[in-house]
Amino acid sequence: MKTIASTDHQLHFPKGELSGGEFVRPYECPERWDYIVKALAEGGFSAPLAPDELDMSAVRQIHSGDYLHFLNTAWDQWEAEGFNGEALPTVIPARRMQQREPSHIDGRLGYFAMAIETAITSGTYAAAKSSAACAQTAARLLGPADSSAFALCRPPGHHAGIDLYGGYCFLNNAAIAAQTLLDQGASKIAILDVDFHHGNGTQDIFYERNDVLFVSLHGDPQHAFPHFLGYADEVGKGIGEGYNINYPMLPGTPYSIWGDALTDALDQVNRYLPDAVIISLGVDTFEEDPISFFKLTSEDFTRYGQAISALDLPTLFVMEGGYAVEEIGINTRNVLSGFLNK
Ligand code: 7XA
Ligand code: ZN
Repeated sequence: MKTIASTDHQLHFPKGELSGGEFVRPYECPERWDYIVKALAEGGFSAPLAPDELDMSAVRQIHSGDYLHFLNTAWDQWEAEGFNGEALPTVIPARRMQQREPSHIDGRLGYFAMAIETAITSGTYAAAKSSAACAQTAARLLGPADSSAFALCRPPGHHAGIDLYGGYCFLNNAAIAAQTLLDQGASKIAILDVDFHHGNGTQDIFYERNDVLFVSLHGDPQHAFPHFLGYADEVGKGIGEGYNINYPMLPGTPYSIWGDALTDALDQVNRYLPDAVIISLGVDTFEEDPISFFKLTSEDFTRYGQAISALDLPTLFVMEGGYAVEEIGINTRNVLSGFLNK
């Protein structure tokens, strides 16, 4: 299995994240990428390949033009305002307020934010584009020679909606990969999101579409970020009805329960008969993850990689979260090794 990864991820390295009322070093940090590359090399995987240049046509079908313009201009406008820190939103268009993009950068940040922990810095948009390029290049690899691929994306993507950023995400890498496959001639793509957090952005993007099935296993939004999406009764809308399936699970969930949800989720993917499956791969389901509450062990990652391989479909793994940094490499590698039965 080939890995596509870009060293341009390093362009996004904010110093702070608002967490528990304090500014802490971001959990989503550059070393995550290094640990994964190292573990893959130690496991005999081939060295990562650099992505091709990002083809924006797929990106423009996933994200709105005003949102892409915001990402492209936010940092320069923040700097021009004379602010010294990293760009963070402080005001959000809440209930009964105007849903209208203002011109001041404080207002623009809040208008496009779905959460306020995530800073934008000088290199954020370039890093986000390199991350999306990894997903797109890996998607284009899928074919007779490569039945699977791994996009080592950083920053992650599944919280980024049509016109929303937050939860460490700016461009929705898995969605861009799905659109790329559709544009290449696929008629149906399934996205299976096994990150601990609900992929609210991916759900948002495909909620009214039936050419992408979105299935997500995640912490119950009553108890877990992103809190405002991810319930089991969110089933899609219009022609998308029936093509969005959520499996929220409670604090302390072990593999015995999580694995049953996965079995059901894999049945749903099978029934859809997709041309390919994209796995939004977060390993923050790990028992020692500092910001999550499932109880999967390192061995469980191997087991579920094996279970996914039984789909027998072209499979693209797209990296999302995982913050137990020293184990992130092993856990990611275990999924891929389990999938390859190696
Ligand atoms: O999958 N998403 C993540 O791993 C990011 C979650 C961000 C949580 C922030 C909670 N304050
Ligand atoms: Zn996550």
